[in-house]
Amino acid sequence: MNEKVVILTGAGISAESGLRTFRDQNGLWEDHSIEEVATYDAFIKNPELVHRFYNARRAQLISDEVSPNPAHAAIQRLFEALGPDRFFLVTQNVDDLHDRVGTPCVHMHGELLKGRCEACNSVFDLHDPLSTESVCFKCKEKGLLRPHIVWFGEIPFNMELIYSQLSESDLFISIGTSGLVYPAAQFVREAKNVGGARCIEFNTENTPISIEFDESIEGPAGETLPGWVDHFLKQRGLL
Ligand code: BV8
Repeated sequence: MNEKVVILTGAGISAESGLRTFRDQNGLWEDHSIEEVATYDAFIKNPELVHRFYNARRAQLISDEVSPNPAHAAIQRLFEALGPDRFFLVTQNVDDLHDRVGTPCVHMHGELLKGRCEACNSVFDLHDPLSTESVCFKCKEKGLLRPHIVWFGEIPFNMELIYSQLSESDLFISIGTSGLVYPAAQFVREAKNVGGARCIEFNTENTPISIEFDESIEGPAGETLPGWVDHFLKQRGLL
């Protein structure tokens, strides 16, 4: 069986690692809706608020209170068994928890631990807080550094690659996403209609896109995914 597995993850897979999901905060940050804060307009109008939002999340991510959970480890086992030609992971998450366990993944919404200069477009690793005083290491411009993150209204990264992988998928697995944010919410339809894939959803609750899946496995991914991966690999003599 040379099936190609394509996986999409969302904030829910990082919930058991201690990172709050967007819906947990009922989409709020300092009484602003996330959609208000995570936009380029918000950054232009109130850069300090937006820097505060990302600096706080970055500080939590690099603290020792956050580490990958069994769901991240299970996906890594799947990658190790299938290899890079039969495995593709795209994440909506801007945390580095898949990266920490060694799983190659496409961060379609960017990365919290990277910054970008609006003047020279340089992308750089970032662990410290950004502010309107920050200076670009490359072009030395001040106050033009932003999180290397895709905001609402901006085009996600690697869309061509993602759609080509979906078109070749035999199995599409969606883990911990509410299916409320586009274009990620449409990937299941692309996998099914173009790739002809079987589609499985892992979530703690029903979502607006659950209906599009062949199977929904309810429960925390850290508890449901490891057993499912074992079964999947055993069935194929890969475990
Ligand atoms: C685009 C980075 C065009 C920021 C993010 C009107 C006006 C303007 C735009 C739009 C509009 N209507 C629609 C749009 C498009 C818009 C959009 O979708 N808006 C929504 C609000 C309707 N999208 C965009 O603007 C995108 N760009 O459309 O460009 C385009 C597109 C393609 C090609 C050409 C042009 C850009 C969207 C990216 C925004 N940036 N992130 C940041 O992180 O700060 S999105 C952000 O929210 C997250 O990255 C994440 O992707 C998303 C939240 O979604 P989830 O990951 O699903 O998280 P959520 O909390 O919602 O759900 C968690 C789920 O996990 C829940 O279901 C829960 O039950 C479950 N769960 C919890 N615990 C567990 C669990 N599951 C399993 N185990 C557990 N333990």
